[in-house]
Amino acid sequence: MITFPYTTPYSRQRGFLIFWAIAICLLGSIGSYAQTIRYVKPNSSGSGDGSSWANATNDLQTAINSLSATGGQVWMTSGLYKPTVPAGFNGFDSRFTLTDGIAIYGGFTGNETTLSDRIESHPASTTLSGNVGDPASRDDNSQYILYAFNMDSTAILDGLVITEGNTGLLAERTHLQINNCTFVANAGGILSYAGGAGNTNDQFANRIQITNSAFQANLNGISTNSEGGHGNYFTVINCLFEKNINPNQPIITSAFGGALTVNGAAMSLINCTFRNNYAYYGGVVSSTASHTVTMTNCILFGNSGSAGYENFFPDTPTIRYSLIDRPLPYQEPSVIVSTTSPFVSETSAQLNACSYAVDAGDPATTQTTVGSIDLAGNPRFVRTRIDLGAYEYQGGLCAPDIYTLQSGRWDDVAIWSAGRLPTDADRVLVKHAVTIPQNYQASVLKLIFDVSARLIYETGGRLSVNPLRR
Ligand SMILES: [Ca+2]
Ligand SMILES: [Ca+2]
Repeated sequence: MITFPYTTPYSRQRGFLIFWAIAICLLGSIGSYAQTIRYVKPNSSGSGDGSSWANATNDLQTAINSLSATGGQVWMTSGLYKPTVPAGFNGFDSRFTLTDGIAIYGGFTGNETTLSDRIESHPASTTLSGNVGDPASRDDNSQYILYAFNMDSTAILDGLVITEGNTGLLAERTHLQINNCTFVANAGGILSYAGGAGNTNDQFANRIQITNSAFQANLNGISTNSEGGHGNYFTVINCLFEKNINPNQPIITSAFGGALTVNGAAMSLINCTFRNNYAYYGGVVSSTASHTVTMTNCILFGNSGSAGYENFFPDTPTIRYSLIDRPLPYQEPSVIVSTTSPFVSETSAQLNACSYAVDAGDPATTQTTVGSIDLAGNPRFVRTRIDLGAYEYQGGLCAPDIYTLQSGRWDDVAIWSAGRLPTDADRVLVKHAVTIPQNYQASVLKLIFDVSARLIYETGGRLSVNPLRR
């Protein structure tokens, strides 16, 4: 059950905000004048021209249009915003149309003077709803709540909840940055159309980066399609895909998957969590045309589909440093297969202390790749090595199953707390100097080192860590 208004998670991504703030400052210093800002509240005030909080407009589209020549930023307070139904049309034709060079930020309280003044713990809900017309009917809702066409760069959506549209965002031949947004209870979250027959110019491609955002309770999270071979390029980081349920027959054109439908696209997914998605053709992903999909540091758990939770055709994806609950023929050796839930509960996709996903990410992952903040707004890196999924576990390590009582030889039961030798199902804490005997094969699930720990290998002595098959 989704409760409205849904809370936007813009607090999640301080790192990317800082990045963009720095980028904007640099742009500002290169240019000769500051960005123009338009202010939007649910109810207009003062002159209503959007020139300040005191004179805020209630019309997002008017604010966007007023910046079309100069570019700039739109700041929006919490509240519910619906597109205007054009005269002579019905709700299906209502939408907000985006423009180059304009960044739209939600989650303000209405008294901030700088972007960084947004209170990051503020329970913001700047909600763009496509439920126009009869509130009790979806039949007359917006076809697209947000429409992005032919934008070359610099457009940003940040801190918005996008809900109850037939499609949340339609992107055509456009470049776009989406941060801290929630797409919830739409038919399709994002529909990405690229190309045009015979066109090969990059102008016809979609290049979209999505960070620290959630796709929940849509029929389909993201769907890409392409004409003429020119494609969709997606980078998706620190995102949650949850309970996107696409029934037997695809309702959205070409959208067969639950979380993802990937056709004519190169999609890189980093630290994404896919949980409890369902579609007949693939709860996590369905593809019927050329694609390149790479998943790194992801969690795929509890997803289903009558034809499997993934349905890659004709190409196979790359899945590395991830946790999945059923083995896949193309998974890399760094993938953990586990049917033990990595999550805190059925209602939270945060990690539990003993999850295999904790500290299991690609060691090469850095803040440059994923930013410094996770989906909950907490530090993205705890204990140096990044976790899997959209959330970083913030607490202390899971209690070990067995730990050393004293220094000695690995095959001596007397040095171990459990009165037995460790097995490959144990989280093992080494607190002393331990010798692995000649030609001895030791196996553990996870190895934790205390500051004074030391391992000494005799000739042929070996230790295998984390067999990754639980
Ligand atoms: Ca309606
Ligand atoms: Ca970690």
